Amino acid sequence: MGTVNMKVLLLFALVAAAAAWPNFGFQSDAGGAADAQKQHDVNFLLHKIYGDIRDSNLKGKADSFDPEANLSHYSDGGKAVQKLMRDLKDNRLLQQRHWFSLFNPRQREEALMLFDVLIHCKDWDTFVSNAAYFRQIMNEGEFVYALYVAVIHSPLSEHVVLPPLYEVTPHLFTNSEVIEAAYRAKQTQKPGKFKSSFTGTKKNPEQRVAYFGEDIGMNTHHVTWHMEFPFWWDDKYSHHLDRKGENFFWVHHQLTVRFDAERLSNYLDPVDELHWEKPIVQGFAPHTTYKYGGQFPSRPDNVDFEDVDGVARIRDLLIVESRIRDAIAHGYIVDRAGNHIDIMNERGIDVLGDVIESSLYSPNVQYYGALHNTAHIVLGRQSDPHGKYDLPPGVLEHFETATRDPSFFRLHKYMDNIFKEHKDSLPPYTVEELTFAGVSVDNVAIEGELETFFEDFEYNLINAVDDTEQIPDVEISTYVPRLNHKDFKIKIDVSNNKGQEVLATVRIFAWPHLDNNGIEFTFDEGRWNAIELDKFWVKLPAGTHHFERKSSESAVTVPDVPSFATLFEKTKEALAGADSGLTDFESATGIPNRFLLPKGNEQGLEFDLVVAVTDGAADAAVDGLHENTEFNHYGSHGKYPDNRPHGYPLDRKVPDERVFEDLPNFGHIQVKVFNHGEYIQHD
Ligand SMILES: *[C@@H]1O[C@H](CO)[C@@H](O)[C@H](O)[C@H]1NC(C)=O
Ligand SMILES: [Cu+2]
Repeated sequence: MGTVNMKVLLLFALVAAAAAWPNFGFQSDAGGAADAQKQHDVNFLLHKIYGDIRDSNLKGKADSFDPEANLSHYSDGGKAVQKLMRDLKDNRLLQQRHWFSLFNPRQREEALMLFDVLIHCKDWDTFVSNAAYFRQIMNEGEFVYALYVAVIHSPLSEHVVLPPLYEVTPHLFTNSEVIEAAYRAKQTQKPGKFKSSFTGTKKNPEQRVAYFGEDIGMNTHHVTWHMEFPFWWDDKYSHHLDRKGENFFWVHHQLTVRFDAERLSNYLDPVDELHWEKPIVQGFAPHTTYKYGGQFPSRPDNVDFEDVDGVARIRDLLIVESRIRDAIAHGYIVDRAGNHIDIMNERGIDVLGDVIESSLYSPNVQYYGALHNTAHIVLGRQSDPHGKYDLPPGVLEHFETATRDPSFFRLHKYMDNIFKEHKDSLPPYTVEELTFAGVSVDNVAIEGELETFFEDFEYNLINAVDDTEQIPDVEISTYVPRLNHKDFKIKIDVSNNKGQEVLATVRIFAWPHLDNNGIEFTFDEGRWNAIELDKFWVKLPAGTHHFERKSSESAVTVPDVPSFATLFEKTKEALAGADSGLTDFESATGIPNRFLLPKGNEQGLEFDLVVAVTDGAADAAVDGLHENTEFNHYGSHGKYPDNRPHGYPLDRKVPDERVFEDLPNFGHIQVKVFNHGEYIQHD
């Protein structure tokens, strides 16, 4: 009996390990040279997507490959490829030169059919041949989406760096005026560098924070996060995405609190939550145009919500919201079979995230609906709710463009407050739970001034314009202002009086000291508004320690995505045997490092900066975290690294702030973030 149980347990352990990152059945990685070739292939697959493939080898594959010729190259026996080929032969696929939106059910289905093919390719040659083949046939937007998600999730492309989407599909990120200038430059064969400015004018106070929602790096972070954790993800593709619902909450919670900190920096009130029965206060004129399909629709100020034909009625959204609030009040979710799922614990937020988004992980989409996704479409369509004018989808129906519309932040404030209702319903943390016995934070200090500035950033627009191989390329680019900060270090003194080495988790947050009326935030308000600055693990031998953490090392951020030009150059060098130097850029899921600090202002915006050092051995969900340099803030290879909830230990209420102020393993200082109007102009 005992042995049988052991075997069952062992089997479970094996299955669980495999589920996180399935490698069996795939060709083993041949290392550097193979990675360089993969990078080369992906570069060319995503370059000039509206024209011919410019690599002869890839073009050859695209022209001659027969996806159904040998089905043993697919881990699903060719099921996915046969399904897609059938729709292709029956002429059911969306044409090329048409807009694509992930929120359009049929278009999503088509993109996912291609993703399904790619994720089931057992070797790179099959993967790349299919990608090249379908690039020539399928809608460009569907192709780009499917390839991005497949490269992110397939073990075959683990080390491939995806090019920045703002250079692959510049139309979604660039103002129409600049795109028009780019077309003229191409036509007249005159190189050009064009200045982009943010939408709107100074008459619109929202313009003061447009640098946040319209930042192309912020847009890249948001869209990449949604590709890492797609709402349509089904574990049958390959593996389970750990803590997906909670990640959904946290990534948007951070955008929400960050945006409010930007507003405070610019003397604006915090965002009000969206209310289905009140007008949408802020209008929006996107000033962006689809490559094919016309302009993104605008919306005037103070529009009342209308039902959107074929999508949802406003009262249905209210019903779904009240069911979710009921679940929070009851402390459980009712699944499809009528069973209760307890959410009064630290895993409750994960279930709630799945429910609110909703993703396929939602235990009961029939009952709780899809509040977030439906709201995006309903809000995106308010310019043409009945489809009378045949307008294309709004910016809110694309993760690339959604944050440009100020109502995105209203919508997310509304959902964030629902999550808050749940977090506030959980039992408060006690001193005993938060103490790391024997370990204390003795001092926290900042080296260097916390100072932000604006600078011009240039990116290439060559993929925006039409071209053929007969007409030579000319250099066309745009430069946009973007926020950055000076380097700084956080210096921490810690004592370990345990008499032996311990693993510690260091969590660093900051929240604005005063609200928009100059009233000090209470601890409870502050902790909810905390911006996560860093989280890392260190080994602390017995004794006292001084360590310094550079702003550039922050584990919640990623460096700028390398440009197409850099990728081409590095790939060439790597193919010739050099190190690609691209390892640091494998993930674009974090916020850009230059966005680590909110803007601040001339007088210095005051923040409470806190450092919590907790028991790393209890927190760590995987080994070797103290040596990790890979971006894994939302988990990597399907596994989330931290046993604690996102935002721990500030994610729940405490009886009062003395709990923290008396904790030896908690440090708290006041800092100021300055912006002296410095602007590093483009030469
Ligand atoms: C199909 O692919 C498998 C695996 O690569 C190979 O062993 C087999 O020979 C191929 N069959 C044909 C008919 O090419
Ligand atoms: Cu989002």
